[in-house]
Amino acid sequence: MSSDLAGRNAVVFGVANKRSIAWSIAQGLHNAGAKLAITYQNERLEQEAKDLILSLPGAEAFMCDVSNDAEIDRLFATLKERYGKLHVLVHSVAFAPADELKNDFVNTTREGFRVAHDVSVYSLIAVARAAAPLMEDGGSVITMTYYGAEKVVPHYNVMGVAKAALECTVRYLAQDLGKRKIRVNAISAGPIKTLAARGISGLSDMLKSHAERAPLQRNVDVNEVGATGVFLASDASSGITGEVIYVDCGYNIMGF
Ligand code: NAD
Ligand code: 0WE
Repeated sequence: MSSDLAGRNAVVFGVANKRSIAWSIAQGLHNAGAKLAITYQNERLEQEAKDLILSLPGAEAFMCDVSNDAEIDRLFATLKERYGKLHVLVHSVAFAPADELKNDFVNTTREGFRVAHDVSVYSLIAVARAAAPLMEDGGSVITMTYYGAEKVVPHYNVMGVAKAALECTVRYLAQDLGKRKIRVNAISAGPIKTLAARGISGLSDMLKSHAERAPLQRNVDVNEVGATGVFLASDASSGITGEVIYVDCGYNIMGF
């Protein structure tokens, strides 16, 4: 079958817990037959992430802070040793200092802007560059974005600016890596209650209004994002690169 990922090796960044979008995509890739390397950010998340990752038969867990070049280099050296070739890379990582999502946008700090762009945007370039030499047969790079890149979502603030840069980065990487048969795409997911979304004040109201306005009249399920990840990883999407694919129950098409 075209969505069969048997014989393919995938690395997934961004599993914090069982609610993580990265975890849903990882499970989808695993069920489609891919061999998985899954990374988590740091010691703080190690216990929970490792328990989860090692529950997937054949999956291996590695620590990698994507704001650290040495950790990225070390990870990919290990992946080369362990897997040889790589076919799929999933980047499901974002961070801005908490205050930046609370304060007025005009008060965005230089350091908050830097950190948000370093962790949420530059890291995609860094991991794509490190993965490319291992993608000898071509490959698929997938990242996660959000509607706040295009339209103002109150309090999303500098993350919206970072997601706009991320979506543009997807296009530039797609052009650059196309000659090596590496595709690069983003999934724009509707709001989902994950660790990164919890603690956002007004999230419940947002989910409610999203469900009311979306053509499908409901919120997106994280496994629908996982399934789209599997599609973008597989040969079923072989003609698609540089795109942003919406998995938002149609919310983004509405004008009123
Ligand atoms: P999550 O908290 O489960 O995942 C975010 C991940 O980023 C965590 O695993 C965290 O450890 C990791 N991370 C942060 N800084 C890092 C660093 N320096 N190095 C390595 N990893 C780091 O939340 P999520 O909602 O699954 O978020 C995953 C992606 O999906 C993000 O890019 C987010 O912007 C995007 N997204 C989320 C939603 C939503 O509503 N939840 C909607 C659209 C897009
Ligand atoms: O991309 C995101 C969240 C990204 C995020 C979340 C946090 C919370 C904890 C980045 N950095 C941090 N830093 C922290 O300290 N989403 C798409 C989810 C999200 O976040 C929002 C949203 C939605 C939706 C923030 C404000 C408004 C809506």
